[in-house]
Amino acid sequence: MVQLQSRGVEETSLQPRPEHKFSFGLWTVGNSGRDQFGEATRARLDPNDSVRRLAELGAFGISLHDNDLVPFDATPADRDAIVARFRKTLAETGMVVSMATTNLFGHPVFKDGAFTSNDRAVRRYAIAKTMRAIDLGAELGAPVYDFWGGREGVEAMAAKPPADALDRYREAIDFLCGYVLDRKYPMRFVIEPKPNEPRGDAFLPTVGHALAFIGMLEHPEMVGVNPETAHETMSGLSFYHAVAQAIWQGKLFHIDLNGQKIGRYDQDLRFGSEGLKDAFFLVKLLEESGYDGPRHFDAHAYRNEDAEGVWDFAAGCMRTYLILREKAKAFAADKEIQAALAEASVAELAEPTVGSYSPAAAAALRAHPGDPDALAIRGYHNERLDQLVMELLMGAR
Ligand SMILES: [Mn+2]
Repeated sequence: MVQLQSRGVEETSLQPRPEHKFSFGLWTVGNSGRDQFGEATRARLDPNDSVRRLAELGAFGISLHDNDLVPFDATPADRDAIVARFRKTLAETGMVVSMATTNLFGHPVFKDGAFTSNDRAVRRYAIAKTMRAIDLGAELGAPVYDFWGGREGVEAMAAKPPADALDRYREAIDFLCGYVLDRKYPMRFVIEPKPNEPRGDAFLPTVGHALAFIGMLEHPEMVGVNPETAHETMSGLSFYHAVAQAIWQGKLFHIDLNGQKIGRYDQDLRFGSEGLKDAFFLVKLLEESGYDGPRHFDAHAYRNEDAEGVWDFAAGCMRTYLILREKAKAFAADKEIQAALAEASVAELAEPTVGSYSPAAAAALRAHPGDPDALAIRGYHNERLDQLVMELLMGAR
């Protein structure tokens, strides 16, 4: 921190506060370290304790799957008691529920899919479970409801015609939009894409697929995307570009921040711990675009951490975000970087090219199309610009 402080960044600006809108899934800090090959390495946390600890660290909210709070087999009386106690904890800490979602992947009933299971009775059960979970989300004041299709996919290609699966996926989302409108819940939906894992191939694998799918829905205005760093990076795609396009289309209703190496399993690492340059441009984008939703972390502590290490993980996610936010301000204030942006003609990309079509504009363009050999001479000075960005991130300026 010596470097940052020497450049006028106060330690207080790196202290997470509720107005920063940091939130964590109950399942993130509550992750027990269980993986494909090994048992849990940490004890289960009481969701009420997680809320208190996150509030102390400066978060403003939490998110949850229905079964993160209410066990799958809870009786209605148990459910009501659990929810009442949880609402008391929220009231005491001032924490909000910023997003809710359904666990449609844990129980064996969903092994062939939920909304896209070949078994119609399973599909009906999945929609009924989601209606109950939407009621829970509404009761807790969640403004955003997430759909991650954990089991919506296939290994045996012959077993699931994709167009039929997409029809059923659309039918489920349309039905549930109808439910929310009927109940007058102030709630919007988000689709969280992921290319694979646990299924061999998942439906709606990327942000681009999800944005196109939303255009096919009955209530497209109610549905946006919830891009996750790890999921998009698993595909080898630029998360920054995915988020930028979602913002451009008015569809970024939520975001899942974490860290991920390209080509790996879904690592859900501490935000910014991998892909630092991508993380910087992402934070810069979120801060400068007017995005006012939660900065939500969907990640977990390393499996070899103990109970206390979980809070180092949570604090680290928020601190890295705030450091990158300060770096974005430094980028905007840096005269040399601003000069390099001008050398690269960055502002010129924001100027319209030809304007709207008219026969006169087309004739004028045809008369003076430009000289390609002359236009090819210039350099765009991107090497210098990117080096300056790297030096900013490395603390060398
Ligand atoms: Mn993930």
